[in-house]
Amino acid sequence: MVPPGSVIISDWHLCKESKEFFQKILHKKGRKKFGLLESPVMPPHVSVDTVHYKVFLSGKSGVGKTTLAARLAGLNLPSMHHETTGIETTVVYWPVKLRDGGRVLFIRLQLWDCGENALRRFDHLLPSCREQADAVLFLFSFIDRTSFDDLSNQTAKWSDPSVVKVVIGTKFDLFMHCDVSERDVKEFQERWNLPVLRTGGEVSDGLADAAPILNCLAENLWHQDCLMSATTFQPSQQDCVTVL
Ligand SMILES: Nc1nc2c(ncn2[C@@H]2O[C@H](COP(=O)(O)OP(=O)(O)O)[C@@H](O)[C@H]2O)c(=O)[nH]1
Ligand SMILES: [Mg+2]
Repeated sequence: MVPPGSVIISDWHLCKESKEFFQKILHKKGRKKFGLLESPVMPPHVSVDTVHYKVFLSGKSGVGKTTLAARLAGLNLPSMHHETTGIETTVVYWPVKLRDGGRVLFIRLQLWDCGENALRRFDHLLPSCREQADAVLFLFSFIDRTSFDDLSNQTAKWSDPSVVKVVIGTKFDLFMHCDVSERDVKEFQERWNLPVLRTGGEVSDGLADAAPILNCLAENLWHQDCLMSATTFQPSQQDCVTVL
């Protein structure tokens, strides 16, 4: 688990100098909706690399997967529950500034949201969701104890250490009906060494409520990439001996 704010600047969306980058993902009073082939356009003198990641949303029906995808993209939240009929993908762009060197990157997340019933009925859907996924968000609802108890089952299915794993507790705004205590969350976090973030309530300006989750994902994904490239490109002692 990467300590928050150690790889990227956490509250960069609040800094004045980030404005020209965040403007590219905003439209009127909310966020810009990006289609699969669209991307933010920066002026020619500002070169910003874009890094692409695939993120799967995992969790039982009604836990809030579709709502979370809309929240992260800054779109209107669904007011009623309609089971997602197949796979829905949502593209999210998020600018980040790396702490080391101060480079700015656009993180492009493609969120994969699939209805639980569709996953059960059609065997080919889960493999396509899992294929080359860079991260998985495990969702539980603060008002549904069974969704929290099922987390360890869910995480056990994703044993690949190169996949970034983040746990999201939804419906945190409905604290009056809360079924999962802070202590439960802390114990889980310590046992599994995974970040646990909370979400809920109305979308504000499209940035503030999404920022903690997007920053956490961006930070862990970028860190994972750096680890992977270090192990892939550094010649091992064995290689050196063979070359000599
Ligand atoms: N109050 C509140 N309601 C939520 C939240 N997330 C989801 N919901 C509601 O829970 C229901 C199921 O959400 P949905 O995203 O469709 O669940 P999915 O089946 O996992 O995609 C919908 O009626 C949402 O409006 C939240 O954080 N707070
Ligand atoms: Mg859904």
